[in-house]
Amino acid sequence: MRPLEGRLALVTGASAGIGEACARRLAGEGADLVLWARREERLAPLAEELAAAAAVRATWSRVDVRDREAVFETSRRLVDRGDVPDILINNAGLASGMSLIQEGDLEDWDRMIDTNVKGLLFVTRALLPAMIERGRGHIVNLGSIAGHQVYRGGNVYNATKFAVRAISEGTGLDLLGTPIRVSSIDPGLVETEFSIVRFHGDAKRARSVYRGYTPLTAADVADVVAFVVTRPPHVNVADLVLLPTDQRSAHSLHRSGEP
Ligand code: 8X3
Repeated sequence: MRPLEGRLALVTGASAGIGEACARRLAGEGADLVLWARREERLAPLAEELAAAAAVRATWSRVDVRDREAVFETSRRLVDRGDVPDILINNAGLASGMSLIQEGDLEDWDRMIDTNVKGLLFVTRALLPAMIERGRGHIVNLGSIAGHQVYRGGNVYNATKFAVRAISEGTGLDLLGTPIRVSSIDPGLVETEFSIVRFHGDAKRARSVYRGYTPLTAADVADVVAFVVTRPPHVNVADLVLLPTDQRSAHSLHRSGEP
């Protein structure tokens, strides 16, 4: 029997990158899936593919986590039909721009704060009461090395990931005495669409972020998420920093050809 057989995992930002990799990996471990993202043209085929390939139940909804009404309404429908997630992967998040703060674009700031902080809070607030009532659940928040160390130009993105770390810690404290686990997985450099989004579609600049070393892949992160959610119920990985071997901190990266 696969370790997550009969468990239901909800993944936000499931249409690409780390979210998609988590969906694939958790389905492989036997979890039924609820996939949320904005890009339904990617979600529908992914759900169909995973349901067939992994013999799991996979449903999806077009949910932008910034949309408070959509998050609460879609969550209510899930809970009403008895689909209370056993595992909530709060993955939806992005970096938008890398300007110095004195030149920052307010639209970029809104996008990051609304998605990375408020979106994560909305989803957590919408689903957590049902998890507590049911007496089982595990929340995995995708943080970042950027929530541990600030780097130049990271400013607001760093602030959102510091916030995620505080929210993970605060949620864990508030849930003491319940069986609900809260984990934060904090990767460093992972090659996904992340940098293309950060640099507003500048693929050349995005590629240069990953030059000269081997970055993490989304599957590497999903591998760790799978490890975290398959521990026995009395074991909780509270906070886990995951870096490529050539990266030691937000400020220390070894690229080949560089001293
Ligand atoms: C993504 C990692 O180092 O680009 O959260 O901030 S980093």
